[in-house]
Amino acid sequence: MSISKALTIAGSDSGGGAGIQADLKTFQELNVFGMSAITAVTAQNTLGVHGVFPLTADAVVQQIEAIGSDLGADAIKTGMLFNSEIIEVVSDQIKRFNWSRVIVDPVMIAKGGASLLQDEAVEALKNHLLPLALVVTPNIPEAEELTGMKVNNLDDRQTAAKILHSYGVKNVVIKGGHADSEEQLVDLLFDGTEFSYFTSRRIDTKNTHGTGCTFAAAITAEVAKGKSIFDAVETAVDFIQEAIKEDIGLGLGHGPTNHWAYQMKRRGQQYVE
Ligand code: PXL
Repeated sequence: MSISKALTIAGSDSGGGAGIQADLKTFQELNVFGMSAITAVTAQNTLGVHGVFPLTADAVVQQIEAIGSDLGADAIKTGMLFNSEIIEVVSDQIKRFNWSRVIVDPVMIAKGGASLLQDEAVEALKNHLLPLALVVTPNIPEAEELTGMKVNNLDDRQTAAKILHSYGVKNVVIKGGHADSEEQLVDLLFDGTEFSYFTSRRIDTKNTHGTGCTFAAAITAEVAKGKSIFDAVETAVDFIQEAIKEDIGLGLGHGPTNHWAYQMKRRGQQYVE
């Protein structure tokens, strides 16, 4: 039996909804063996981020080396990288192991406003990591930060996607979740030539903690299995739609999504336990 493997290089969310925890749950649900290199530990729950404890660049390098020199990975996802030093060593390791299926979720700010990426690190993301990326998955505020332009409508999203593509990343996915005024939710994919649009129903809920991580992790799992970028994004859109729809109502603030929902729907299972 040959199992596909994915490595997430990201921060830990003690609350279990975002970060490494969301990534590993998503990999597991999509039948991919998950591995992790932790960049920072957050003390966090559904009410917010209460502490951020970055690891040293050396600790990050050693985790990646341990995986690259033994288990290997069919796809890599990056999430919270926190500072430019970590971004630079992660980029070096990706080059060293010749990893080409790299999905970059350019995590910057947590839902409550806590910074998960220092300001000085945005340039490092653009200069070191994006040129190595197969896919980047910004939301609208992240696309604005990376391009320096305002993104108000779909035309702006196309322009921003072209700018991001010019940084060297092969496929750009700009997520429409933050465009609250739009009734339909439209995620855009640009492969350097063509634009594709994935529309889904906007769901009215406060329980969307970790949606960005989960979405990018689903793309990573599908790419690890050898799926095309278009098919991977299509699955990720479905995965996150089900995860948001089947609310599990945990915590007092912005609760996590339901990582079981996509497979349960596929299997026609009900929540009976
Ligand atoms: O969703 C972005 C994100 C990524 N990584 C970690 C997080 C968060 C949001 O809170 O905590 C560790």
